[in-house]
Amino acid sequence: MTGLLDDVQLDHYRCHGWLLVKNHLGTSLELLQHEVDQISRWQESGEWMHHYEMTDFGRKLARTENFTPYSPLMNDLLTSGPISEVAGELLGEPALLYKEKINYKLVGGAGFAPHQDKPAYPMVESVLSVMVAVDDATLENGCLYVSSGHHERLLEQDERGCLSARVVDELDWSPLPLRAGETLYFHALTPHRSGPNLSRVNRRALYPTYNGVSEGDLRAAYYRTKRAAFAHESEPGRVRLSLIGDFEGRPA
Ligand SMILES: O=C(O)CCC(=O)C(=O)O
Repeated sequence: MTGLLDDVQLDHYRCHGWLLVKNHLGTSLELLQHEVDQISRWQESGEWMHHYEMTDFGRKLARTENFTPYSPLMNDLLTSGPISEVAGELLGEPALLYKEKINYKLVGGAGFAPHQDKPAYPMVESVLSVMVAVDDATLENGCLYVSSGHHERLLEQDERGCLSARVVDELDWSPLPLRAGETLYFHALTPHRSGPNLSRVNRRALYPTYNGVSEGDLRAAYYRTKRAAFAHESEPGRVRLSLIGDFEGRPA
């Protein structure tokens, strides 16, 4: 059976630890943007998890997660569409959704310190991160930067689970601007970071994360673990979005 990716794309992913795919979104960009608008308006507390940050322009939504049970469009898009199919081709076996989030990075929103995702993903070995650009992601509004070819092992971390200053200095970093509707697949060990949104336009992105079917359906266990961790106090002065301390936003 032939897949959606060709050999050049598969080799690029294996060699660099990331792959940009311009087609295979699985829905229209307009529908995706409309659904993200809707989700951002869901009430503050619910089974889903909204997270806020303080910006120079006031309190803003920073992230929503655990929304696929309440959004049929997102559920279809992330569990049975081409995105999960491509994820399966990169994982080498059918992909299961491990978790999902929208990072809004609205105007004035903060960036993310250099990190690998793997330390934030408990209970799983083989795992793949995906960024679907809902809006254009540019140098000005905080696109991702990656360090290519460093997805073999965990690198030295600091006390927050992000990359140590020594490692950050040693790595080469390249920006990966995306047009709305494009998708970036990256290995959970690929070092990445992003700056704040210093522009006048929002930079929303959808991030599904997948694991291979051989490790089982871990999504419910992931959110149980996360809620338990978040029940404890966070570090004063910091907003906690993740099981590592990568987010650089201010508490709202
Ligand atoms: O959305 C971004 O700018 C980066 C997000 C990121 O690295 C993360 O959520 O782990």
